Amino acid sequence: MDPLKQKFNEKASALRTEMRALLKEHGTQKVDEVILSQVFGGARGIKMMVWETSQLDPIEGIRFRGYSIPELKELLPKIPGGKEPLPEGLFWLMLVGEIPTEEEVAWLTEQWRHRSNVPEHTFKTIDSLPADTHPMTQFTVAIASMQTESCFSRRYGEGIKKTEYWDPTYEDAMNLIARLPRVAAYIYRRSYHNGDHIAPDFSLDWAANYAHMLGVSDHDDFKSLMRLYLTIHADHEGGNASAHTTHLVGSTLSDPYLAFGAGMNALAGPLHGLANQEVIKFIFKMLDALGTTTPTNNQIAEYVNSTLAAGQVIPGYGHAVLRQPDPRFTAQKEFAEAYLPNSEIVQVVWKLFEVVPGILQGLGKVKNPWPNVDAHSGAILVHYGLKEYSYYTVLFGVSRALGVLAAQCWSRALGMPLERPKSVTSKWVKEWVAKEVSKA
Ligand code: HAX
Repeated sequence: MDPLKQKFNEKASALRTEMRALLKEHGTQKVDEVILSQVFGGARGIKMMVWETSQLDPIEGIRFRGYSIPELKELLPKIPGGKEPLPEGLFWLMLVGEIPTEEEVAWLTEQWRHRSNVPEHTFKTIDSLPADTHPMTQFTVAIASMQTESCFSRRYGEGIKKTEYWDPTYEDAMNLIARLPRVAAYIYRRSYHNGDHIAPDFSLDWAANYAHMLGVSDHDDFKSLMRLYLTIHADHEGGNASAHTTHLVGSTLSDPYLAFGAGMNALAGPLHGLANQEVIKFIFKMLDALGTTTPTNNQIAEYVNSTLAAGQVIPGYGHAVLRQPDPRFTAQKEFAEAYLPNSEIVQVVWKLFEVVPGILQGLGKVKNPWPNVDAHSGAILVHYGLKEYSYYTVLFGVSRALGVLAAQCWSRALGMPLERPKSVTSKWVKEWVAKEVSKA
């Protein structure tokens, strides 16, 4: 058994025993109260799932296994002389709860290289789609096509014991993560560079190799950006739509390819991961309408107000849980301040940050007027030459695989059951309310 798998097995067996005992003793204890507006309001805040890899605080933002993003930037291994953390290190941390050593991360980089071979039929499947198919559609189709390789599906068919489900789930997670950069880069080159593909460079780490295969910039800073980007987008606890969808579909014992593919369909919505494309589209449209690349705060305010008056949202702002600027926005802002402080498009993002929160606050209904993860990424990508914004959510998806697939290993190891919450009809609600009123 490989060292990461061995470590995971030890941790998982211990936690499984602990949780069984805890549930036996405290299983009937109340965790939460649910109010009617939560039933109608997208189940906001209802505690109904266990997610080991990260937890979100409305004020502090995300913590991965207890570590904030600034702490991880400090503690996770980097390439020699590098400033940004390696996503391999975050995956290790999410899976087994320990900050890995440099040697452990080097081992994981090598594992993912070793497992990165993409089946030929996946490339053929992608090529069979019209060239202008949205990259997220190509991505989910490609993920589904790799399901032919699923160890979980094969072992389940052969008759595996429940207590062993985690093992082929781990294998699928590792193989799928290893293959995603090649698949994602293939989609990019096919869609925007006439299918002029770039072979992987196996001397590079996972994120840098992805940057290399995209072929938009030879600059080492772009590789650094990708290491940071693929680290900070990886996980945002279990309730967000892409994580929850992966969890829900996985709970039927669909294998990790099918479950993750479903999660990516959720990420492709404009209220979720597609917001990174929508933000830069919004910025380009605004600059076009204002006839300048260096708008003033007043001009921006006027444009934002007209967008709101037209009944549209301001992409990149607001969040279902966060009530402060997203630390993932701040991490990207700090990157831009260090690497590209004079970029005109980045300056526009910073001006929006000065203007938008006040306007949204003034509406009196927006619970979080602050920027989220998607408010900044596009401007930095444009600076490095990745201008095709329809592709941006694929980058997010490659990163999100780390969190949701580590979490899927835990769901299998802890024996999480089929997810099946209760729904009610509006007739039931009216009758229930009438009964409650008559009781009062
Ligand atoms: N612009 C304008 N109005 C906004 C707004 C924004 N950025 N954010 C929230 N609102 C509005 C809502 O549309 C809602 O209006 P109605 O009552 O008229 O329907 C009201 O404010 C209350 O919404 P909320 O409770 O503050 O926010 P929700 O939890 O319902 O929704 C969203 C959270 C992220 C979906 C929302 O803030 C939004 O639409 N933002 C813009 C899209 C975006 O950036 N999405 C990415 C989020 C991060 C992410 O998942 N990335 O992957």
